Amino acid sequence: MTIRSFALALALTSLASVAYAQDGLHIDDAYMRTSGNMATSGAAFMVIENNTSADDRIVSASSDVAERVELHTHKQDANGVMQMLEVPEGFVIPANGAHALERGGDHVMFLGLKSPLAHGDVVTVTLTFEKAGAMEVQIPVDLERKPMHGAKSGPMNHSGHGMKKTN
Ligand SMILES: [Cu+2]
Repeated sequence: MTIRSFALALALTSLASVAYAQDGLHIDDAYMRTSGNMATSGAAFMVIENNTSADDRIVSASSDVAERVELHTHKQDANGVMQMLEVPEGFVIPANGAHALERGGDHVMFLGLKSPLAHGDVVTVTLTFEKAGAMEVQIPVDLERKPMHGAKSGPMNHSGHGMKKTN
């Protein structure tokens, strides 16, 4: 790695950790995942903070990188299998609170990726809120991120759950 590319990597790293704010809304720790080079879909996760005294709601998302971008959640069916489904009404971001989009839970879904995404790519996504309006965020592709300790996990991912602390 040359000095110059190292500096670029540093710049990208600090860009990725920037928190976006608009009308009292903050987006923290946003990242996007796909299931690899051939993936035609991906999902983005983040924490949306609402520092106002009124509830807001994320109602849609869009991006040039995919044919369709939807708000999804996971639900367990009668057989205990996790399934994804679209949530057309979106997710409430409570007043003076936060809503986490996380693995195994609510997420922003990208369907029909127009080109493969690689680790380190940065995707521009427009999030639209009922009150705060449209907000453009830069979301880094992070294929190495492990699910956070305590994140919801479905039957597909039982390994190690509750067996040890990572810190
Ligand atoms: Cu999904």
